[in-house]
Amino acid sequence: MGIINLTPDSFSDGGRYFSLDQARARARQLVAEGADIIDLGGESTRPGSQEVSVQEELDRVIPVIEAISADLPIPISIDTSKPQVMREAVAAGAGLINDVMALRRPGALEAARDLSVPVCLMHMQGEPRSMQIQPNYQDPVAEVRAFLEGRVNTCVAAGIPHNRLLLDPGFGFGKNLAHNLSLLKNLRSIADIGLPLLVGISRKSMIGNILGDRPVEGRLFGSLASAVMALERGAVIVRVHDVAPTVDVIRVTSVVLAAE
Ligand code: 8Y7
Repeated sequence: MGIINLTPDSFSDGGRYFSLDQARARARQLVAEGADIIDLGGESTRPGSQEVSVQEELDRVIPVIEAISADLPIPISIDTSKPQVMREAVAAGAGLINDVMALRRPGALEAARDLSVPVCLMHMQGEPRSMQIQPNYQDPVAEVRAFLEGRVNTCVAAGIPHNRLLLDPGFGFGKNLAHNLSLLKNLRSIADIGLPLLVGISRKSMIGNILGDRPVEGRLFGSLASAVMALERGAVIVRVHDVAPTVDVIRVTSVVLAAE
């Protein structure tokens, strides 16, 4: 899953893909590099970020989805927590909902149920504005697992069947370095829930922290190492900024995992 951020404040590519032409070129590049899905977001969820209005988010994402979905050979994932953005994005051509709030916003469950596209449910403790201030767990792996199982049950009860759900432990979302490391090491426990597992670790601060406060531009190799470990533990989709190198990593890792 290759990332296109349509936000002026996203930390790792700083809104470089903001114009329609640039978004189109970036989408083509991600496809050429081997992406199977493009994740498109119009609201930054970085720690401390402020929310944007529904209209602002729609203005950012809908024209781009309309422009690129028609001739794109791969599905577009809409990264949003807002029900109205989910509805309009899918109407414009999006084929997957990526919700870091796991459909907890009022109206989101109903929107996802009506839209009949797959949904990624991600774990987050707290909310973006404050989630990194004091993340707190007794047992991060058990708590993330229990949260995701609870959301799956809520979704199924609301009429969203199992076969439309993906899960994500939400690296960096209300988690300190120890929490993130424990979740990656024990990721199999989340995969064992039995639904397809998506992970996003690319360029995140957990990589920067491990490498001695390495800035975002220097986090590629660390991100690739984390992708290998996630794949070994059952992840089936990795959400990344650097698609070409990640595709090599996936090919090599999956060939070895499939060997005798
Ligand atoms: C994730 C994500 C972000 C993630 C899923 C960033 C939108 C922060 N991270 N969605 N979104 N999983 N499913 O660093 O880990 O890219 S935004």
